[in-house]
Amino acid sequence: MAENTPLVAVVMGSASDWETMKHACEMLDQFEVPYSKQVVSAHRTPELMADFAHSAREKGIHVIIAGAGGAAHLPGMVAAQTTLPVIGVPVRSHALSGWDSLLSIVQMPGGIPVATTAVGNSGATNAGLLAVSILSTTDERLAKALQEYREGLKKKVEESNAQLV
Ligand code: RP5
Repeated sequence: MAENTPLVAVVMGSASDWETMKHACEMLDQFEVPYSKQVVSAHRTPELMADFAHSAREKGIHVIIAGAGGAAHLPGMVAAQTTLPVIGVPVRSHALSGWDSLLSIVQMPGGIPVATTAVGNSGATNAGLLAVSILSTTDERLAKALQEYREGLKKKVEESNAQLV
């Protein structure tokens, strides 16, 4: 398979989710993981969602990151139609601040898992990192890069301590 074949697919229920989901993509960019990104709505384009989920594995995708807000069915419905790992990102909603998104995604019935992150930007960042972490089980470069990333976080804490004067 070509080196730049996407390994991760990032999907979101609406273009309005991009402000959140771009944080997942930024992580994938940082770790130089090839990915695709696309709006796929569980409610507005259910057939597209089914096609996407059914064909993801044969296209070479290893991990799916799905973000949605409100009645956030996308991650669960994608997970129902693929055996690839699905990471769900609850996007903060206007009406209920993302509680609706979180509960819609996290409360999957036994048998169809969705690895659910925190609501909002940090959840999207962690979704990107978790995808890298999954890929790192068979990719030494990514395992090393994740270790370096953690070292960087540690260094930032140490530096912040030095500023407490
Ligand atoms: C969901 O509805 C999307 O994931 C989005 O978070 C929310 C609102 O969508 P728009 O009305 O902004 O397109 O399906």
